[in-house]
Amino acid sequence: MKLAKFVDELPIPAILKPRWKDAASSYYEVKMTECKHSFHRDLKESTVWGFEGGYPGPTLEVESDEKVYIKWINDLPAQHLLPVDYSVHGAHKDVPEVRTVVHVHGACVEWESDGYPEAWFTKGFEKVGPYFRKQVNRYDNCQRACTLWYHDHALGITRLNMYAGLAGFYLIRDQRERSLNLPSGKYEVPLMIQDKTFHPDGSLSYPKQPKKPVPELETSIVPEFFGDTLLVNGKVFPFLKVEPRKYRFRLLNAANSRFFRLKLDSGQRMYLIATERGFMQEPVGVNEILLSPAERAEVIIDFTNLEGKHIIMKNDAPAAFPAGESVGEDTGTVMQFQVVLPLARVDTSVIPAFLMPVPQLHEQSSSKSRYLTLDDKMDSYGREWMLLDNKSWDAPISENPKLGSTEIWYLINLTKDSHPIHIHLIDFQVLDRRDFDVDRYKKEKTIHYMGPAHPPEPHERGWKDTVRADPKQVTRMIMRFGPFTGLYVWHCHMLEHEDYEMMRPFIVIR
Ligand SMILES: [Cu+2]
Repeated sequence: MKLAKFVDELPIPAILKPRWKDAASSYYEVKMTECKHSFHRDLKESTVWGFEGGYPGPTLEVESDEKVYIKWINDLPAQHLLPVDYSVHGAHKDVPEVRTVVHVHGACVEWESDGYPEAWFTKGFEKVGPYFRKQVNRYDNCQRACTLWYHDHALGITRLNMYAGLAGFYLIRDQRERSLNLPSGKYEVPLMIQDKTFHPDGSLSYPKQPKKPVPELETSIVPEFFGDTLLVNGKVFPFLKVEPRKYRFRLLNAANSRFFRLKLDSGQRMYLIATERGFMQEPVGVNEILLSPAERAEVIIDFTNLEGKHIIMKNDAPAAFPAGESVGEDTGTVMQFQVVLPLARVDTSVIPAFLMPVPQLHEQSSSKSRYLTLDDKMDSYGREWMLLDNKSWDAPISENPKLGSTEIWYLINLTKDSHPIHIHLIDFQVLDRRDFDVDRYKKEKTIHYMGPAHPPEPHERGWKDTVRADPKQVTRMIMRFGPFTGLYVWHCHMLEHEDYEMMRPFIVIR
C-alpha cells in the first residue's frame, strides 16, 4: 500500500509514572490491552495490542541500582489478533492461544523476573506457564546508563505479540550520564524503528503462510517477516520538527526480522555515543549504522546551521541480510527531520571527547570457550528450521557457565543469513569475526579459517547484548557471567527464527 510520506508528526511515548516511589525503589503496574491506533493520516484506525493503552508502550525511566518492581498485567482478549501457527514449539493446542510474558531486553535481573519464554501468563494470571514464578517482577538495574526496551517473549508466539504492538523503551540513567552534558529533555528522542504491512482497511497484515504454502497446514510460520512500510514510534514515515542544534537519538531496531542500515541523505555524520549497554569510550563519527533486530545505538545529530533544511533518514539494508532483496523507495525511507523550529536558547550541550572508560576484557581471563553453530535445517513439513548448535529448545541444557566466570563464545554461522544473537542477563564485547570454510566444517567439524580476523566495526566497540553473526564467519564474543545464577535464554532476535526454534536455555551455576 502506498502511503504519503512525512505527513504525520513523530510521536514520542510518554514517561510512565510509578504507582509509588521512595528513595531506593519504585513500583509500576503496566497493563497489556487491545486498543486502537492511528498508523498514518490516510489509514483508518487499526486494532493493536499495547501497554497502558498505547503502542509503543510508555517509556520507563529508572535510575541505575534503583530497585524497580513491575507487575505486568495481561488484559488481552482470548483470541489472537494475528494468525497463530499451532505446529510450532510451545504454541500447540494444549496452551491458551493468548499468552504473554514481558522481558526487559538487556536487564541485569534475577531469572524469575527475566521473562522466561515458558513463564507466560494469561488474563488475570488465570493460567501460567511451567516456569512462571511471580506476578510482581523485581529489577535491580545493577548496570550503567543505557537504552533498554521491554517486549513480549512468550514461547512460540513472540513474533505475533510483538508485531501486534507489545514493545516499549526502558531507559536507565546514572550520574555519569548527567555529568556529560549531552542534549537532554526534549532534545533527547527515542526512535523505535520497525516494518509492517497493512491491509487496505488499515488493519495489520501478517502472512498466514509463507510464499510457498504448506499444504497440510491452514496457518504456518513464515521463515522471516519483512513489512513493506517503515515506522518510527508507531507512525509510518513520520517527520520531526527540530531546532538548529544538537539532538541525542536512541535508535532501536524493533523489527521482526528486518535489518536497518541507517544514514542521513544530507551526507552528514552521526556521532555514536553508546551501544546497547552503555556509553562508548569516545564518540565515533559514522556515516551509517547497521542495526540488526534488537540492536541499539545512541547518536548525536547536529542540526546547527541547517535552518530550513529537510533531512531524511534512509535505510539500505537488504532483506534478508546480507544477500536478500534490496530496498525499495518505501522500505528505504525511515523518517524526516525538519529543521524549522527557532532555536529556543543557545545550545550548550556537547559531544564529549571522552564518555566513559570501557576496559577491554582480555582473552586470557576466559576459562571456557564454547563452539556453537548456527544451523539451517528442514522440518517434517519441508519448512526452514533454524537451530542453535543443532539443538532444539527442548534438548537438555548445554550452556552452563559458572557464576563470575569469563567465557568466549564462537558463533559458527553455517547458514546463508546473518543472525542477531542476543544473550540474556549479561553484556559482552565483540572480539572479532573471521571467514572460515563452511563445507569443510560440515564434513570435519573443525574450523579452518580462510583469512585474518576482523575487529568489530567502530559502532560495535562498546558493551553489547546483541551481535550480528554473519554468514560464513565465526563471530567471537567475550563475557563474564553474573551477578545472578539461574535459568536464562540466548537466541536469534529475528522473531520468526526465535519462535522456531532458534532459542536455547542456559543456566548460570554456582
Ligand atoms: Cu536467525
